[in-house]
Amino acid sequence: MEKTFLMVKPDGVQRNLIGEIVTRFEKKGFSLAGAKLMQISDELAQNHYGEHKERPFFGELVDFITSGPVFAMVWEGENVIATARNMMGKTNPADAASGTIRGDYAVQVGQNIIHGSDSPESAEREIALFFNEEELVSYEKTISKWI
Ligand code: ABT
Ligand code: MG
Repeated sequence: MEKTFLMVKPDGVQRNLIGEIVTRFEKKGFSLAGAKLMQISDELAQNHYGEHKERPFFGELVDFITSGPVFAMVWEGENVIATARNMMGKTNPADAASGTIRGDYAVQVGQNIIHGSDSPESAEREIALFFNEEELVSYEKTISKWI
């Protein structure tokens, strides 16, 4: 079953949106495979956002993602990588449709509430970066046949 890495960013944690965000993915029908509240180190932030190293906003991005605790999660389900990105909405909340997480709760591109892996390769890389094998649980849900 496909897995993705999702993370409530420091703005989402500060604004008490962890529960709301978890609820959306639960109600959709995906399964939580792992989760933890954590403080990201500078080293982990630079590694996670490595693809943006040369971009002008890289410094601010690292400062923001390390500015307070984040809620890191692994979610499992059919097409969960692309579907979660749709549920999050466009990167810039100004372009994100109403009904998406960023469309409903965020205003600025630099504080857009949630991160989600953008491809199977990113998902594999990011899950390994944030979680140990023993922190993840794979299990059968009896409700699965109804989804
Ligand atoms: P992430 O889930 O944070 O990776 O966002 P997403 O994949 O939707 O968008 P990308 B392109 O990966 O942006 C990464 C972070 O960089 C911020 N950003 C992006 C800016 O601040 N200015 C910009 O012009 C662009 C393109 C938004 C993303 N994170 N935050 N916070
Ligand atoms: Mg990204």
